[in-house]
Amino acid sequence: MIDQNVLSVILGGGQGTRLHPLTESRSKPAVPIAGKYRLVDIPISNCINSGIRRMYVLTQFNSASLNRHIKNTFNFSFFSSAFVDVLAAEQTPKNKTWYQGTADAVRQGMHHFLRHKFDYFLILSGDQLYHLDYNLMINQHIETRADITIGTVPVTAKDAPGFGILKTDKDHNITSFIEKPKAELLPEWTSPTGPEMEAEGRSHLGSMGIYVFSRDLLVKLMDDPDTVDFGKEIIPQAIGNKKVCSYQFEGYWTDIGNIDSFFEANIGLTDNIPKFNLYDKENRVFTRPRILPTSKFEDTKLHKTVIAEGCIISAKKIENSVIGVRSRIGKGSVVKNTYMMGNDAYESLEDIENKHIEILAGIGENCDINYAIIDKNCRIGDNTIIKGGKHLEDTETDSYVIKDGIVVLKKESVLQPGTTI
Ligand code: ADQ
Ligand code: ADP
Repeated sequence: MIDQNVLSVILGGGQGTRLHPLTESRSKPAVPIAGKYRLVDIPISNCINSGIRRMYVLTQFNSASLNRHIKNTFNFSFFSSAFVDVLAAEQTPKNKTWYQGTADAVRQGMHHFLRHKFDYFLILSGDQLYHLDYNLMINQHIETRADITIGTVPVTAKDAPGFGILKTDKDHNITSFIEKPKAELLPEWTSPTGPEMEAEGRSHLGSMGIYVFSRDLLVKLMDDPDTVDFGKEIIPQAIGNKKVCSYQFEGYWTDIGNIDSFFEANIGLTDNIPKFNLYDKENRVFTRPRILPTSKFEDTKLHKTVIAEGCIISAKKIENSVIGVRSRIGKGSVVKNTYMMGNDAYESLEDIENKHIEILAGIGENCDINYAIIDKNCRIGDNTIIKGGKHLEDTETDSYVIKDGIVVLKKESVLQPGTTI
């Protein structure tokens, strides 16, 4: 029933500057997370688990790896109406620019969306980690006869300036909204979020950037070409004029829009009981099946570590780390607090000899790596030391970026043996 009524639009990223350098050569939805998935797998899997099967992903770059990933992963039955289509910002005689913002991205895709039969738009953000059954939100939208329903989450005063903050009446109607308020305004913007949330200091209601719109209303709102963003124009302008409701979500939800939160979300998967549960039969996260062999270890001590398939590991120790597909780590190396994305391919002994490869893909021998994100296909020579941490200042070189104390090696970068960062 829901599937017939809903079209999902996943906002797949602005220019991705906050995730630089991970978005240097790929679009944001294609950024690898949790050792084997891509960012876009999260909202797509939530849709699939909610029975919503028609999705558009809006992105700024027409990235080959995103298209390949979607094509190879989400190919539905020949007899199904399900699809996941990527729409990259297109230059047309009318539109000569990139998507100017989230609402502009939806406006530019509207002629594609309206070919389908549906009653509700489900607008999702492409860079968040959470499980949510969207039926709960859509059913509330229908029952309350709302024009717009916004997914909301109780947040602390410390986090509130990063969100759209809203106030509701007792019937979940949103009575006022402010996009990313300054800290000094916050005391006026608390909401009754319930005793449990208030006990945790989460007394502000933040927008998750997830919206249900009745189809005709969104089409009408798009008529005004000056509205660029949902958070800055569409939502504030609708409050008071339309029935805008809050759907309050209290499960684990995190925005992974910058390097710090991206790092935390990945390393958080190594917790004893991770807040984001990947081991849940009802809420599976779908990704491309690569048919890789099992991972292989030699003399490695592992502590709170998540390791994907196809790795070859002889490290001495790996701690609080997420190790991605086809990773290779040499003897004597110690890796802590690190997210290593892995490799796209194996190097055979023949390749190594014929191509005179001196520094193999992966981490070499006797390296010491702490507080790092290692993008795909990096080559780290023997005896390399990376000591990330808050003592480091933000900086950028050809092969790495340091942001918030985290050393981010750029995709395919090569560190000569003995490098120290
Ligand atoms: P932000 O996350 O800061 O706030 P924004 O940068 O507009 O808002 O991003 C929302 C989503 O749209 C993200 O997935 C982003 O990657 C994507 N996006 C951004 N610009 C885009 C563009 N030009 N084309 C396509 N996609 C684009 C929003 C709301 C807040 C709310 C937070 C919750 O505005 O009110 O609190 O989300 O995270
Ligand atoms: P993954 O999803 O496993 O990260 P991608 O599909 O993004 O892999 O592949 C990334 C790049 O690696 C592509 O250019 C792809 O052609 C290449 N690649 C993947 N597997 C191999 C392989 N076995 N040999 C050579 N290149 C490969």
